[in-house]
Amino acid sequence: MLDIDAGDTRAAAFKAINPNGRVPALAHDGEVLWESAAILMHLGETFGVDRGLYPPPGMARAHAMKWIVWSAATLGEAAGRLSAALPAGQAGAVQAGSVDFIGVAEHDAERRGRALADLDGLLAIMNGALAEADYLLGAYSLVDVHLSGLVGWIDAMGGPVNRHPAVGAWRVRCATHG
Ligand SMILES: N[C@@H](CCC(=O)N[C@@H](CS)C(=O)NCC(=O)O)C(=O)O
Repeated sequence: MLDIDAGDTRAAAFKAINPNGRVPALAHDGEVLWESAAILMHLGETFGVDRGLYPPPGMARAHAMKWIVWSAATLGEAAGRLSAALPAGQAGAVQAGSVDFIGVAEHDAERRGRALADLDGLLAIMNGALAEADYLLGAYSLVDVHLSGLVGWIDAMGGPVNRHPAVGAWRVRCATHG
């Protein structure tokens, strides 16, 4: 656990682990990995297949990678814009000590509105998929763990999660999955 505001992620000791100065990073088998999507795919294929939490190679695996990459490159990108456009100190906002802090003024409603509209469109895509299946790959998987964490952050920022009922019902299923 590192304290971003205290500068832990920018310390030389951590940058030797992840030169991007960002969490998470994973040490496994003497190697270091960074980027949460890559970490998830590695953990999934190494430990998840036998446990029924990650699909074996094939089309189901391809759909897992689709959602994971989408979460990092598309949904996560829009969430990051909303976070940067929130007043410092508001739930989910970029912390003042973060490399991503750009000090956007509290009145920057246009930037915030654009991010919210983009998130609404992206959550509609998830809502469509989840209206047809209980979980993103059909059965519960690490993909749901990953995406539900991201959607939780979007919700905490006041993102338009509640406008998408199938996403809301899926979040409850994920939270209560035993
Ligand atoms: N694309 C990266 C993003 C990681 C990221 O931005 N992590 C944030 C915390 S959620 C961080 O470490 N920020 C460091 C900072 O703000 O200085 C991933 O998914 O692993």
